[in-house]
Formats: sequence, structure tokens, C-alpha cells
Amino acid sequence: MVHSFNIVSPESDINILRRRMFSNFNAGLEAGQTLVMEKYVNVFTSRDKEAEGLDVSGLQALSLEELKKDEASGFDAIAAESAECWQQRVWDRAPICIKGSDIDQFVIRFAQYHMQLMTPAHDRRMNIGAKGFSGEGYKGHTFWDTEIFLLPYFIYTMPEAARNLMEYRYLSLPGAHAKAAKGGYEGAQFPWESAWLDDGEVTPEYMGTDIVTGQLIKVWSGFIEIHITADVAFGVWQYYQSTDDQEFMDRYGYELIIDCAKFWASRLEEGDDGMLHINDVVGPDEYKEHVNDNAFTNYMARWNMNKAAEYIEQFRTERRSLYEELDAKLGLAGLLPLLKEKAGRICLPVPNKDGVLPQDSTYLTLKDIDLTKYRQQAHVGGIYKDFNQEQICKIQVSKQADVMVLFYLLEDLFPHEVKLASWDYYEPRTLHDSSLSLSTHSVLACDIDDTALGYSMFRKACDIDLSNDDPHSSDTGIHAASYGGLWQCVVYGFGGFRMLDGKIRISPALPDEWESLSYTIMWKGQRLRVDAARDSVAITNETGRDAVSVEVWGSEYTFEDKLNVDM
Ligand code: IFM
Repeated sequence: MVHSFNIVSPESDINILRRRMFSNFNAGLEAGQTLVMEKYVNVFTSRDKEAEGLDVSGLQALSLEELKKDEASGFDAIAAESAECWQQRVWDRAPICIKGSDIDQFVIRFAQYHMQLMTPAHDRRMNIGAKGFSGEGYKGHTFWDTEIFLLPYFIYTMPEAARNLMEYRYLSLPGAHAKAAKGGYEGAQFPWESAWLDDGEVTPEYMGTDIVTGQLIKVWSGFIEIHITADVAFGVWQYYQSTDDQEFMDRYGYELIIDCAKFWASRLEEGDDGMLHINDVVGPDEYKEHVNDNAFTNYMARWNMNKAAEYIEQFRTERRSLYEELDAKLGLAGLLPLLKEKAGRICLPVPNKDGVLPQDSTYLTLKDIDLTKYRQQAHVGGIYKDFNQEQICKIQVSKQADVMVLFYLLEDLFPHEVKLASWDYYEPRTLHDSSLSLSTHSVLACDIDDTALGYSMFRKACDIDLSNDDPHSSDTGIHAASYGGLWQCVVYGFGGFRMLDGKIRISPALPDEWESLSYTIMWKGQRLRVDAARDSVAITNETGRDAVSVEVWGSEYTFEDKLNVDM
């Protein structure tokens, strides 16, 4: 770090306190005189690619050399270079224009800004931390937040960054194998929280104090929140469907999907009812621990096993050398019949007589209490002031979206009425105590044709880090996944974009507050620009290489350069 001044360098002294280091400057100024201080800082670590092989003194020399260059360039030149870089890399590459609401335009840019900053697109040995680069909460660890909330933004705007995020998972396979083996399972079981490649599971075992027992609270997610394994496989598949990146699939993707499926096949438990169960898990709703047959987990696990089986069958007949290579690593010959048999017998919760999809085998039987107080709370997690985790597990209360996430990831499996009935049942019981919840609800509200409700949920999601109501909400860092969630509200929700089984749909539904919305989508190497108005949409193929097929408001179209559709 170096400071430069427009006056003769003031006297200074350096102070070092616990985890803090700072300088004090003393300068005497004449009345009306302006003091300008420029501060140049850089950080190098031995893990940086440009610092490979350097020892501490080498790092210091590199840092000093860069600081001298920066100081010589000066603030204005560096700021201009940075602005130019943002323009090219982000604002021109992934433009989003919301007309009618300056605040929503600002919010989506704020989200894009953080997503860009927090993503180590240059280095596949790293992934996105749950607090981005803004704070020390969650110690920089990576969760399912990447695949389900953030990855879509990168797949559809900067696919090369998305690929790096997926390669990180491939490089962390040894930790996933170790985790599976530790539990007595096969294949790859991804850690709930991941950090450096060979760290394996890094979820803390205990956190906070139980208000009833006074004991430390055990964090069960690191042991039994296992849906992340299917989420990783889903992310890989989504990337492939949207990019056609065959080279990635051949080198990493197929192996990831099949290795994850292998875990599920070994994790299923034989029940007395002839079905296979996934017992003792935490689903996305972390207010329910040790549940059996969490719908999200089971449906996603079956999706993963079926996808792996489909690929293995295809390779067996059409791609012999790939088949043999993967067979040597993963034992495909024995795995294929196992996957098919087990996927066919997995227990999948079905909607009850009211059309509500049970979140797990017991949720709908738990005690109902009046949640008004907690739904109106100013800070998240208020319920912990009155109940401990064990008690919360016995109440029909959800921390965050659970079956709602399933409804839009595997949307064609569930009829409209089931989504509607489940929304009416679960949303009033959901406290949105996780920042991943509101955006999912916003997208789902659009899916059940209630754009106004979707917009009100979106506005609340915008407030997670930007509202003045809770000045401490970001004390340990911003909520990274919620920014991917905001992008999904805009593009998936109001923008009506969705990719299902390799096909795209663009059926916008703008909220009353907006006049128009424009965004771009990278689709199989071509950039599509979507200009949506209230009752019409124009889709332009800006790359103009291949014809594009798309569903708009229920009709199928194929076009080359531009498609205009009126509602
Ligand atoms: O991954 C999330 C989880 O779903 C809820 N608690 C916070 C985690 C990190 O964002």
C-alpha cells in the first residue's frame, strides 16, 4: 500500500492491532487549502498464478513493482482504464435495460457488478464464496449457491466463466470421493461447503448456542445436506445444453454426472414398501433436519441417475472409446443396470388430495403455529429467540424455498395446480430467513402467472443488502447467491426465459412498474437480444450464424435474424 499527497508528505505512523493495520497522518493545512490523498493498494498471495514459485521476498518485490507502476500512472488513468474494462467486459457484454424503474435498473447493475467481482473467472482452482469478496462470513466457502443461483448468469452471459466454475468441481473430485467413502458410499459426494481443491468438506461442525440447552449447535448440513451432489450434476448439464461445449463434456462433464449418480445409487436405502428411500437428510429448507424423502433431494437424485444412465447407454453404442475410458474409471458396465433399476424404484413424494407436494415424509403432519411475529420480523432468524433447532424441526415452518426450487428446475414434472396449491401452502409458512428464498418465490410467482406478486417478492429480494431497514444485514458480507437470484427474477421471471431439455422459451410478462425490458442470452455460441414490451417481444440473433428455435407464449418459432411476436 502506498499513499501519495498533493502536499509535502505528512508525518505518519503505522499502527497494528488485532487483524487490523492502519496509518495515521498528521498534516497542517491553510484555511481553504485542499488535501488530496491517493491510496494505492495491491494484494498478492503465493496462490496467485502470476506469483507462482515466488517466496515471500519475491512476492514483496512483485507487489512493490506493481505499486510503483500504479502510482506513476495516477488515479485518473487507472480509473479510466477500469471503467473501460467494465464497459467492455460486463456492460456491453451482458446489457440489461429496464425502462420505467431507475431503482430496478440500479439494482440489477449492482447485482452484475458484484457477480463479476466475486467470480474467479481467471482461475479454475477457485469458486464463488457465499459472501463474494465483501466479507468474511462463511469464510469464503462455496455452496450450492453456485450451481443453482449464480451459474445461470454466467452460462447465459459469459460461458467461459461458467465453465471454470464447473471445472473447479471436477478438480475437487478427490474430496468428493473421500466424503462418499467416509460415509460408506460410492462415487462422488460433493461437500456441502467447499474451499481449496483438496480440502474436502469444510462445513464447521458447530455454530452458535442453543437457547434451550446452552450447548453448541451442531451444523448438520455438513453431514447430511446432500442435495448439492445432484445440484452440481444439474449445473453441468445445464451448461452443456446451453453451450454445446462437447470438449468440456468429454473431458469433465460426463464423468461428473456419472460419478454423482454413482453416489446416489449407493446412498438409497431399501424400504419395507419395496421402494428406495433417501433417509436422514437436510433438504434446501434448513429448518428441517433428519428428514426422510425430501422431495427436492429425491427428485433431483432421480434426475441425476436417469441422466447418467441415458449417457452411458448412448456411449455404449455410439462412442466406444469414451465408454471404455469412463468404464475403466467408474465401472459403467455394472453401474448402468443399477442406475436404471434404482431410479425406477426411488420414492418420490406425490401431491396430496389438495394438490400440495409434501416437502418430506413428515412436514405436513407437524404442528402448525401462528408465524405472524416471525413473518413480520425486522431481522432474519427471529424464530431462534423463541425456539431451538429441535423444536423448529417439529413445527410447519420453513426457512427458505424448498419444493419451490424443484418446481422451476424440473418444471415440466409438476402441473400448474400443484405449483399453485403448494405455493398457497408453503409460502405462508416460509420465513425467507435465507437470502436464497425470495428470488425463487419471485420466479415461481411469475410461473404461476402472478406477475404482481412476483414483483413484490423481487422488490423484497432487492432489499436484502440494499435496504436501510436492517443496517446490519451485510455486516459479514453481501449475499452472493441473491444477486444470481435477482438476475433470475429479471430474466427468468419477468423476462420469461427458460431452458428446458435443450429447448428455449422466451415468454415475457413485465410488471406494471416497467415499460420495457431488454437483455441478452448466449445460446449455443450465439448472442440473442431480447427486447420485451408489455404485449410484444422482439428477439434478435446478434451473431446471426445459425437458425434459432424458440417457444414464445405457447407457439414455436424458428428464425434466422429477427423474430417479432405480438401477444
Ligand atoms: O447455501 C445457503 C443455504 O441454502 C442457506 N444458508 C446459507 C447458505 C449459503 O448462502
